[in-house]
Amino acid sequence: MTTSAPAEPTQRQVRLETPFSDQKPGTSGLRKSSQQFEQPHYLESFIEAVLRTLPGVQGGTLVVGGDGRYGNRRAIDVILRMGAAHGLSRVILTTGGILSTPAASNLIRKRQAIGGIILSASHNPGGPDGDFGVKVNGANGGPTPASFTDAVFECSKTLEQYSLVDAPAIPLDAPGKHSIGAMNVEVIDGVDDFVELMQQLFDFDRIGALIRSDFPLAFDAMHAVTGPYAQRLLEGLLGAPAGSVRNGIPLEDFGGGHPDPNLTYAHDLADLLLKGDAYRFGAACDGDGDRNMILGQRCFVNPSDSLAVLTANASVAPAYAAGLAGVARSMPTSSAVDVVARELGIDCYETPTGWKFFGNLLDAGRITLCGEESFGTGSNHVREKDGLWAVLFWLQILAERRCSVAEIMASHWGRFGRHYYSRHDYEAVASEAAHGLYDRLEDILPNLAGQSFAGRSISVADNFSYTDPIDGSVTGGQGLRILLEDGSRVVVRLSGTGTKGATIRVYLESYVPSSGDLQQDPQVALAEMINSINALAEIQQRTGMDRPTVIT
Ligand code: VG1
Ligand code: CO
Repeated sequence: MTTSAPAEPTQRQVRLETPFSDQKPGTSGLRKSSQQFEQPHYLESFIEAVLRTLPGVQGGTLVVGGDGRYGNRRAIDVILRMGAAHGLSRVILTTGGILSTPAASNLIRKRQAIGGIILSASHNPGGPDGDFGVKVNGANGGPTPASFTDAVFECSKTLEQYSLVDAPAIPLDAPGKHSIGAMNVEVIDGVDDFVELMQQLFDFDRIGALIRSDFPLAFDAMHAVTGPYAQRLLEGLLGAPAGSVRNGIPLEDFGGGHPDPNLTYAHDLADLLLKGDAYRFGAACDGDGDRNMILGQRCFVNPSDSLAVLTANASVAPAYAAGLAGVARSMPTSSAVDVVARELGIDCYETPTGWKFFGNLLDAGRITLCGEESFGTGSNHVREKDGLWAVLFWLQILAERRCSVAEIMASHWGRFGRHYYSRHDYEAVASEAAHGLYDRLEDILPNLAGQSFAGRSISVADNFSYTDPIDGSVTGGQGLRILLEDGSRVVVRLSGTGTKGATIRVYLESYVPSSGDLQQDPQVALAEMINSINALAEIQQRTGMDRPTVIT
């Protein structure tokens, strides 16, 4: 432990000549290019708006860390100096400033903080030419609701000045206690508490026994935040051979890659599992460690199916052995989990895209597990989706069932039927073209009911609106839905996390009962619907793209 002498720092007010007008957070935090964040006063303006809006700053504790991307260290320094000026009593930092999103959520809860600031643009690339981002979580450990982010945005638009103190940077290379004036700064190991939490949820002896038997696995940290966590958990505690964790050192630019665990951006890992036979299990997490991709030998697990499998097998994990209160999924996520919930006799909620909508349900004890089609799964152990938690949960199921991932999927579909599912992303579309497409589709929705689509009839076409069952708040405009008479559906949304142009997401789902053909390629099973939505929404014409950028 080291101690630095508390000198009374000088406080300064910095005037902003023109406030920024573009600091509106999206699906998950404020995300912009690193270059935008490097404009003078840009980061400071947003942090000032956050510190003015977050309840309890005066005398409160704040958790701060990030995924290690370019800009992380500078932002930590700025937040410390501004936090001291705003009267925080304590800031909890982690060594190297490295802190995954789920680990941050855990620390906020454990240390009774007023919230946390997570420096990450998640799955977006990093580096001087990549993206940077700031996520703000509240006292429950989860993403702040729209009412908070709207208030921050309003504040930023009229901001005239911000305050900070002058103080030298706090060393982050080792745990220690420091102070900036009256504010305490604690640097702790960012991995310890998270590992301890995982040990409470899962049976490490059983998982370790599986891994130490003939069970080669490959985990890809994508040069992002999960490397140190995965090394400790998989190679350290569970006995996976050295080298099982790939790309395990966090790099400022993620090695030039796109830290998004899907078949396109994690193709090296996907090739290892889907084309070769050296590994029985593969997994990857995203930039900030909240997403997960699960692979078996020659088997890709669709994230919507993953949530359904975890729900159906929850009792194998000590933490969930007593049963689940309920489950939830985001609207575009497939209904695979709904079918399992019905069988278990528990409630299943449908929320808009973004983890913040699960917070109230988790806090109220209505749900235990929840997930999104975008490689996000989690539980009531924290208030974020949690990539490594999902990996451990799958390993727990495999340790119990002692079969392959492909066999788990086949038996799941054999019991519940299969929801063929795919998401087509058209990235970096010219903003005008994307909005034109979306607006036109929204305009024609009211006339679609009763019309034919992919050889079926459209039963409902609307823009999804959500009424929160706990606080009654209503959130509209959450995605265009075309529901077909046989339960199949297509959803079209515009992404709220991209930074270049606009990204159009098309979600497709069609159910086949357990008596039907369960072994088709989803792109083939969904082909008619794909063609129909492409034609109806004029996707190729309006985007000029003949195929999606990413197909999941
Ligand atoms: C995407 C996903 C959404 C997820 C969000 C944040 O949002 O679709 O499901 O919650 O990213 O994930 P959008 O608006 O681009 O579709 V992360 O890993 O950035 O915290
Ligand atoms: Co993420």
